[in-house]
Amino acid sequence: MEQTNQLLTRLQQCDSLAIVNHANPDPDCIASALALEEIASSEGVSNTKLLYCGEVSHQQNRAFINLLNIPLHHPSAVPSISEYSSLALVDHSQLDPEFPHPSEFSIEIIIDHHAVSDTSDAGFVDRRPDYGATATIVIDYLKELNLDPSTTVASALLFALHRERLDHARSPTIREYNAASFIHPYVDSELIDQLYSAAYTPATLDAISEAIRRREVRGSRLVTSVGRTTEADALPQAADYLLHLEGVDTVLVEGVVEDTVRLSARSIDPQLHLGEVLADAFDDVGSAGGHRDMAGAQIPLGIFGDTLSDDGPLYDLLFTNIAERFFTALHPNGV
Ligand SMILES: [Mn+2]
Repeated sequence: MEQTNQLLTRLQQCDSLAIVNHANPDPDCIASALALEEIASSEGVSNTKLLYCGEVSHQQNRAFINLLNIPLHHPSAVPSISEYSSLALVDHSQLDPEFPHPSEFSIEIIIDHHAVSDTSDAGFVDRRPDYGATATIVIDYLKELNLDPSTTVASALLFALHRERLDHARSPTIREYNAASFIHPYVDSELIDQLYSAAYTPATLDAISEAIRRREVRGSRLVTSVGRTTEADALPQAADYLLHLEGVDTVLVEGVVEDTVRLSARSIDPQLHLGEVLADAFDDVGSAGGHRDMAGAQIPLGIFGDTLSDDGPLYDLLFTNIAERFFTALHPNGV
């Protein structure tokens, strides 16, 4: 309750609030942003805006935004952006480097469930790494405030809990089940059905089929590549899918999106910490990190970015190198 009260105090001091999503906003991020907007307006903050800097490439996330009619804006496309002196970050703790003129804004609120090493400064910071989703944290606020969420916010939050943790039982905590049962009476279940039926884009399906075709299995570990793709979100979807292969407990999917190598990894091996494995393997050439069971990395290709074709010898070399680094990080002593 103390955190909720502190949030209210902070909101009462804001004239206007821009609620910032991360660069590839997923349902957990967007639903939490929507809920925060609803809480803010119940506290009299009527001037709010939802912002994000990246792109939404997952077809289910695009459907989520369209079906729920969520107004997400790029900050550079908001002419009156300077009106929003206060920012809230949800489901992340660092302002995206792409965010224009960051020094003109003050970060007032951070609500996140990711463990981060650097303690970012903000008026109100509620970071709960022992929670499975940011949606779970904001549902706690709704509960403690006795606030009935709108059908849109409730449906968004339930979908977020499912996609983040409950579907495929991705290490949910008891809190996600409690949060889901609290929010359930407010939900439009037909809307949830529609969200789940969002079809794959042809490019996503092609990428997944490449990942299936190119798979290489060593013991219980699988590495594969989707080649060059426009759909960055095809990688985690391919990884999720391939984790269902019999005998496989860990998957690494590689792909090239524009001039960057992207990696997405999944594991059900409780002995592994994939975020640490990827950091060991790729931190010297790019950025890597994540959770025990899901992690990712990005490696800039520099001058090779434009020319690298996904069926040439250079690409094969790149992929072999990535696979070897991954296996070495998994078994540093060669065991
Ligand atoms: Mn999240």
